[in-house]
Amino acid sequence: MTDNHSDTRLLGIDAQEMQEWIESFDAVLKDEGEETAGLLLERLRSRAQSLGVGPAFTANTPYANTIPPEKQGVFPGDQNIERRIKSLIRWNALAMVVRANRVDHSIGGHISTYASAATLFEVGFNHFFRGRTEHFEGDTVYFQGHASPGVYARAFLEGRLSAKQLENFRRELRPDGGLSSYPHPWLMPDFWEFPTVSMGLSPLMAIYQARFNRYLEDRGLKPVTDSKVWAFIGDGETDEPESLGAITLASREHLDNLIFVVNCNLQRLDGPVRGNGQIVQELEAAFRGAGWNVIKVLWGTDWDLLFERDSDGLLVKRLGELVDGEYQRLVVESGAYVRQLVFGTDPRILKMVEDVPDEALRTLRQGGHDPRKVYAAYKAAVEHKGSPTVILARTIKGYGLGEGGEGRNITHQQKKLNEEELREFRSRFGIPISDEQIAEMPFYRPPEDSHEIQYLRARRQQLGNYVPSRRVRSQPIVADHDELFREFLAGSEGREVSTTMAFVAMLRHMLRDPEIGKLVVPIVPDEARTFGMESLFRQVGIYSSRGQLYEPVDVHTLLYYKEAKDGQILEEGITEAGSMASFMAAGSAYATHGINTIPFFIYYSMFGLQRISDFIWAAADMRCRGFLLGGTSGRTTLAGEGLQHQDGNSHVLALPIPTLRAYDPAFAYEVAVIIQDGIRKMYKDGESIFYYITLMNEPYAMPPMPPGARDGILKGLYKFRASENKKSKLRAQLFGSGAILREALRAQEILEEKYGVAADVWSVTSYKALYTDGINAERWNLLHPAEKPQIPYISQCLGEAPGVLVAATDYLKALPNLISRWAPQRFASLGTDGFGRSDSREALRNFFEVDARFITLATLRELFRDGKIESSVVEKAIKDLGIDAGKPNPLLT
Ligand SMILES: Cc1ncc(C[n+]2csc(CCOP(=O)(O)OP(=O)(O)O)c2C)c(N)n1
Ligand SMILES: [Mg+2]
Repeated sequence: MTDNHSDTRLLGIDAQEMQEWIESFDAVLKDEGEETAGLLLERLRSRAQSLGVGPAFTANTPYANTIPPEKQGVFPGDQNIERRIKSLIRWNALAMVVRANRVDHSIGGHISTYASAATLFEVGFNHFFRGRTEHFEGDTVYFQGHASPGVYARAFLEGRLSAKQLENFRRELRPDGGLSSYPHPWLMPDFWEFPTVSMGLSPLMAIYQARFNRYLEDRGLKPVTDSKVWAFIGDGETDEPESLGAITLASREHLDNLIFVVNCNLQRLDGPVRGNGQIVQELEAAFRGAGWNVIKVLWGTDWDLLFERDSDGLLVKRLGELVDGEYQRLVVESGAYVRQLVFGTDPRILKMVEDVPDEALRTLRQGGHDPRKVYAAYKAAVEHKGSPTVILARTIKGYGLGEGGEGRNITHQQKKLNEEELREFRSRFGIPISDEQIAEMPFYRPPEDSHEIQYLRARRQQLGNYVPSRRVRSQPIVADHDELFREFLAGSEGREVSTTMAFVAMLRHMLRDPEIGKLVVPIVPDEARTFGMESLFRQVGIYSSRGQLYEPVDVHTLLYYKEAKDGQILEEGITEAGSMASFMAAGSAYATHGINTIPFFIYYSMFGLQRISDFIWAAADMRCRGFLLGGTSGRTTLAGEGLQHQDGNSHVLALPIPTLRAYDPAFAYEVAVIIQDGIRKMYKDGESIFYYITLMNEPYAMPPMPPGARDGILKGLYKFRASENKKSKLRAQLFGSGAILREALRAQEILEEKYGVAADVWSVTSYKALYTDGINAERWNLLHPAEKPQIPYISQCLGEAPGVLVAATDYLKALPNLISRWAPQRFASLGTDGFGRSDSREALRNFFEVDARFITLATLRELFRDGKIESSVVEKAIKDLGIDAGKPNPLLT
């Protein structure tokens, strides 16, 4: 401490006394070690607190590297050769993007993200990321999506991708193939494992992946290993609520198999992440507060010398004062500017750099660009026990792009460099490409027997395999499991049950099955009781990595809240996004772990596709398998809840997701047929599809399955009950689905009894399936004009079906309208467009105009249009049915 230290004066004790305090502490540290010194501080803190002296709360440490040089250890690699490899990757990554944009300037791509992340990735590739092998499951790595050119460029050096593929970066539709812009397992199923480019998804997915790995271990489904989950994310990306939304889960679960690496280049797309603050400190406080092990890698080795001179901590203090906007500015400024801004505020700090030339000050390296610092951090992270680790690594966005983009606000969008800039880049990184060649931007791969290639291969061999690499390793399941579903085909013999209750009974059966029982992963976001699933708590237990440390309040009841280390239910609490991330981990385990886990994620249907659709989209990209169950679905079926809960939307929102099969079953046997067939398709035949099935809470007697209905249930449509009246000239076809099917059945009776209309009732289990089938047939016909046209399934079904057609659904009218053009007759649609209300089912079905009376009315109106009845019959029907023709339009009220 120096004499005039301002804090000391403020404290009112003299410097001498302060010095003595510090020396005493130093002595304890030296003689007794770190643990005792830490305990001493803890004691002092608690003593102070008991005397009413609350130290100012801070979750921050100084703006310095967490790992001091003396604890850094030695770097085990050949730094020289690793630098050369990295430089070649940098070059090829740059060449990919620049070349792609020369061919087509609108093709896009990013060079500055990988430029900043190169060292963070390369240290991982050379020393940490273990590939998946026969004997070891390997590590799981989520790569920052926009850094994909670097991952491709490395795979090129590894001989896994060809120059042609690199050339076709972002031009996947070339005849000889190309590379997808970002990590997409759907597009590159042997390469990418996890879609990461929608910001914020991958941090959340990584947390739940790490937890799911533990779940598999605790349940004995995979051996206990030290496999790690790495997630590389951008500092700007941390603003997405999903990014930090589950970090307390990771610490609560002691996920020391999880490592976040936040690439803190201080910039996002438009400009600085925190121009007026410090993103590193903000993140440190958030993660430390959440119980993570935080490792800051801010400064490179060349700073160590300066910190050695900083015995009073003045320099570190000064570095903690600069805001990120200033740090960004320093990247583009001269050494003299650096000296002035950083060191010039205090003559004592200035003195520390008096012998350092301007040029050296200008090029002082950030920690994230220094392999030794990064290695030390990664090593500490993989060795750390008891909590997850986040590494906050300072880098420069666009590192190496010089004036073409380094640290500039425009750098994120930069995709072109002029020749001069290319030459500079080439020289800076020592790429063996001549001035004459530079304009062509050739990809460069050293010969197979070169040091670089040999080294790189040897490193990967040592680490098991190449990363990323996706391989399906699970064995198909064997049995058909008829016995699990048989009872549901027979109906409920008059007993009133809901499809939700039926599903839960099926789940209970499946959980008991010797083959698939252990593979079933029930996932609930605090809704198990809503769906009557509490019996499962006791049957299979709720997963808890700590077991149950308390005697539950309801321990004396049959269905008590049982938590267990080998519990099977993932009770995620109120997080649909987190539950979905668990679904994704379980739904992709057939590839990630070679285990066919079958997730059943059941939730309030309104909080699924409407709320977390981007995750569901990513699940499809990721080739996930499993079942999403939208409980309490339907706009008019969930009585009472009202506008926010009543879901008439999700089946429309399911339409765009190509691999999602969406079903709106009305009866237990339909649910049974769909689930049994889904298990066969996904886990026996290996189809990369998943299912969305809506379930209702309205109890009614479940009929037995009509003979021959199975095929139609799966295809989306079958005739449920034909009219027995074969003589009537007035004919109709009624489509009902989900809860509204029963309204169609009632309408069938009213039409028959009151109006002499013979109507057949069809169950539409999936408008999406009918729509997909229809557009597929149309497409085929378009391309094969001379051949016999394909006939959409719905057209085949209706064929000669006589009379008018009315379709009613508990979802938007858009659903039936989707398929109307393939029906041979005119189509009238009833649906629930508009905001829900709190009221009874009956009142709601009147309000939305989807009850039996409205189906009757719509049928009569169609018959009138066909000239089969007089308008007066329709008008009278409105009165007789008690319909208020002046009622408000539900869409607008
Ligand atoms: C959900 C979502 N919103 C916006 C984008 C567009 N976007 C792509 S990269 C980017 C900036 C990324 O900044 P940062 O996370 O700091 O990564 P860096 O490139 O700086 O490493 C943005 C806004 C996206 N990919 N996903
Ligand atoms: Mg950034």
